Amino acid sequence: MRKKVTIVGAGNVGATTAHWLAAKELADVVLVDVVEGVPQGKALDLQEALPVEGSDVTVTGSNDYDVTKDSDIVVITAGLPRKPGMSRDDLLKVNAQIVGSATEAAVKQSPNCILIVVTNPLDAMCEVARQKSGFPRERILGMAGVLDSARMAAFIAMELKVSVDNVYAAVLGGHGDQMVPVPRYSTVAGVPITELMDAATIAKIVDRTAKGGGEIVALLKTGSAYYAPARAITEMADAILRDKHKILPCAVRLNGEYGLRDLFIGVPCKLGAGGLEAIVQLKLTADESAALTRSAAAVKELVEALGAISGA
Ligand code: TXD
Repeated sequence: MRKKVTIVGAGNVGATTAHWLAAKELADVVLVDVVEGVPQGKALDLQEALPVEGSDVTVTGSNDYDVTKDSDIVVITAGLPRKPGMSRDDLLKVNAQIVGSATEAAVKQSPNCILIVVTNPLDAMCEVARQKSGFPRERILGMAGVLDSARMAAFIAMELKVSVDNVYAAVLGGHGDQMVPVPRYSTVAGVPITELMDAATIAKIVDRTAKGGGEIVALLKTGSAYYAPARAITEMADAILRDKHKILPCAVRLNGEYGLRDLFIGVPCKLGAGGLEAIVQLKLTADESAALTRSAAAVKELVEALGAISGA
């Protein structure tokens, strides 16, 4: 039987993910959104593209969760963007409510699914999904690292004028300005970029990667990135749906790995049919380790703010 993926939130990221999944014929796709007509309209439009593409999956849109029953994966992209005058805590509160209710409704229909959380602030929203689902950490993954690494890989390929196929870029940490690109583990055809570029060029790439989301927002003005995020979600879904045992950077709840505990943070993860299969522990230098600890502290602060807000 074909696999099934539900995407909650039929906005830019959700709909573009549906597009990638359907075009690759990876799974039947269900789009859920609160706005009437939008998930149905986008799903039908996409379904009508598939005869041309030659893909036999079905794409369904809905405002409720009945049709999401027995999904293998549920991707949560539902949320509101930050509006003028809204504080970070206001956004945190609103999106925590949205992610919380979406998680509850989705896992009721698909108690064995794997959750891929996308809504920002990412690492904190993963914790909300964990609390609402009660799922073990193997089945709650946050998407950020694949995107951040893809951005870094794109910048490395552009700088060195090499194929993106030859580039591997390593990014750890939370999804924010404090993320931790690791040049020592970023390679071109197996050679660390530290042997291929001077320190100033690497520093520029690292900085552009950390600010990658903001660069797109500044250009688009009315929204944030969605092509690369959607392709990154598709990569995680592919590893799970096809049980690839593929190592991808994901936000997962650490249990002592990297000296961190009870916190979602981006680390290299082996993904397969059951979700998280193993965490890869990279040997970090003292500086890299300190950067990861700083990034974790920023995530912890958000999760604590969330506790204070929802407890209020
Ligand atoms: O790396 C990452 N993790 C990210 C995260 C990369 C890109 C985008 N990132 C975040 O994903 C972004 O900051 C947002 O929090 C989400 C979704 O981004 P997108 O660009 O898709 O936002 P849209 O286009 O505004 O879509 C959000 C949709 C929209 O259609 C709303 O109607 C819907 O979410 N929405 C809901 N759907 C279902 N249920 C509820 N309650 C709901 N509330 C809003």
